[in-house]
Amino acid sequence: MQQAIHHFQIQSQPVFCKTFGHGNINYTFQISTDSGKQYILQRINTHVFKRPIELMENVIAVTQHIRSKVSDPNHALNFVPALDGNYYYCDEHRRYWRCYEFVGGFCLEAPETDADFYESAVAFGRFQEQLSDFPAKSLHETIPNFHNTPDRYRLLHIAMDEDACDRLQFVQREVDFIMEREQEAGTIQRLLESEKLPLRVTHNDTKLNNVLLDYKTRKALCVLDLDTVMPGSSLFDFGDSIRFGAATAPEDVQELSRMSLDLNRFEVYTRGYLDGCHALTRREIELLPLGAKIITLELAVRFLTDYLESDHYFKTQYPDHNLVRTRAQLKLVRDMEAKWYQMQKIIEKYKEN
Ligand code: GN1
Ligand code: MG
Repeated sequence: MQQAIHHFQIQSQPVFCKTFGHGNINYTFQISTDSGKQYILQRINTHVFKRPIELMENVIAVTQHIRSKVSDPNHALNFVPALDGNYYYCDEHRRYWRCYEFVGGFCLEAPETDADFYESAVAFGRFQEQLSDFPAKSLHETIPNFHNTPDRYRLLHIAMDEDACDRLQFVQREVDFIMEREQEAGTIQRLLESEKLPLRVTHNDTKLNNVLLDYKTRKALCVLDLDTVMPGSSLFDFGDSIRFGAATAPEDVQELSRMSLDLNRFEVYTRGYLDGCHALTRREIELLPLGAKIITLELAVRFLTDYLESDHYFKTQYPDHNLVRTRAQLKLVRDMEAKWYQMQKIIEKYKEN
């Protein structure tokens, strides 16, 4: 990694490096230099992102589009070109690196206050709005079928049939719960296909920890982790934020009694997202709770698939980590179902604004 940073056009000498954030996919480092300027250096996980050059084309196009719309330069990422002028560097092991200026700030793993969560909601809402005139067709699909829920079910069925590491025997209850909801889980994909929901340019990984907050003001600076920006549904962007930030426990909590949906946080996020984005149709707004439920179920399907396939996709810290994550997501789905009526009521309140 120390080698990689020297292949980018930075003006000062790197003096210190530490890991940054808690991503499950890429490897991220914060670099300090002798001029005081800081950078983020990232190694792209090419097991997950098989076409890193196309991915960087997307990321650069999207950040330039956002840059053209913001008055404060710190409100858009600023990627640093490599010595050869490309926005990536490929090392001798064919590992791909990228680098952007780090203007300071921090990411949260859970909101500490309602205001933090509101800020992240406005940031993702604005992101949606800023990209509403971006030519969606010009984007590469960095992970085909990323939030195609029926396809995620299909892959789970295959993993169950293969049962590569004999783990199916441990997960019958989880499988039953997931399969009982298979029909409903495909709703958003079907509505997209029949054009009853608009296809938008979406972030697709709207966890709170993908928002950079200002140290002093705690206002959102910008949205990070643009690898999965692709055509998609606003319902999933909204929903993934709820899944992660309006949950009362981390996504891999072991003690399931700690996991539930915080309705107050659900409301705070709804308010912020709709304050940041005025482009949603009435149907999209009405279906926001469904976005939260389906994305949570979909991630449970993905964690369980990875568990059955011996954990080759998500980084894991211990052998059953993906199973623990699955169970935590399913507990959250169950709690959303219990609170369905209240979720609808909250949406009603903001629908007309
Ligand atoms: C991954 O790397 P990270 O933590 O930003 C994953 C998301 C999941 C998330 C679950 C490309 O995101 O889809 O929702 O983990 N990203 C990819 O924490 O698969
Ligand atoms: Mg991330």
